Amino acid sequence: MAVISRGFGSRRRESDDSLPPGQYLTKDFPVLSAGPTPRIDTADWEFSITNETGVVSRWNWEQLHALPIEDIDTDIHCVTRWSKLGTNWRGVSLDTLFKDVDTVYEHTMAHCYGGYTTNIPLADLLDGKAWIAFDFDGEDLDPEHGGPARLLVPHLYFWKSAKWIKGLQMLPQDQPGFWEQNGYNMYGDPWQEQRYW
Ligand SMILES: Nc1nc2c(c(=O)[nH]1)N[C@H]1C(S)=C(S)[C@@H](COP(=O)(O)O)O[C@H]1N2
Ligand SMILES: [Mo]
Repeated sequence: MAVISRGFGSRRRESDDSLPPGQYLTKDFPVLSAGPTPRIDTADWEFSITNETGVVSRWNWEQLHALPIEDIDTDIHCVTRWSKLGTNWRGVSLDTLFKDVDTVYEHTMAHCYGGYTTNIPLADLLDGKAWIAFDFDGEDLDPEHGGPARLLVPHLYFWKSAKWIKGLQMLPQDQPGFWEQNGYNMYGDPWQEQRYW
């Protein structure tokens, strides 16, 4: 018995370094969606950022792909306690998309095809922390996982990585999105275990 528990303990310690508290490792990629999967043709797809004066910056599929595309190797952590390490994505950095956006507001609401919303501070979208991702593991992002494109904000719990992203609205103060109105934390730092209210 002692040998078994020591072995288990050391395996646990190895993964504990890269796993936030209360998370377990999975090799699967579970699908978690609050509603049906919207099907958006890339010909109809559009992403926009709207500032406080109503000025809209817009990108269609071609325009998005004309921007610098980055490879992202990152861990992801779902509030339902699964984590995946070393996931590979391709996408456009929010730094690139915000370059010409004129705003003094510090909060954003992400809006999705299908109606889902989630709030994210602007600071958490900049400085290489967030992307509009359209490729997972070398393939087009599956509709179930948010394709054609989703927000990827891997340093926060995965409910902040809005699937089927349609736009970001600048806000003067923090407001709750879909899950945040239903008991999830306003910020959602996995390392602080900010799961619920
Ligand atoms: N539009 C939209 N985005 C969403 C969700 C959703 O229901 N709708 N679920 C969120 C939650 S709770 C999680 S854990 C992740 C799940 O992403 P996955 O299905 O690719 O694993 O997407 C997030 N983004
Ligand atoms: Mo989630």
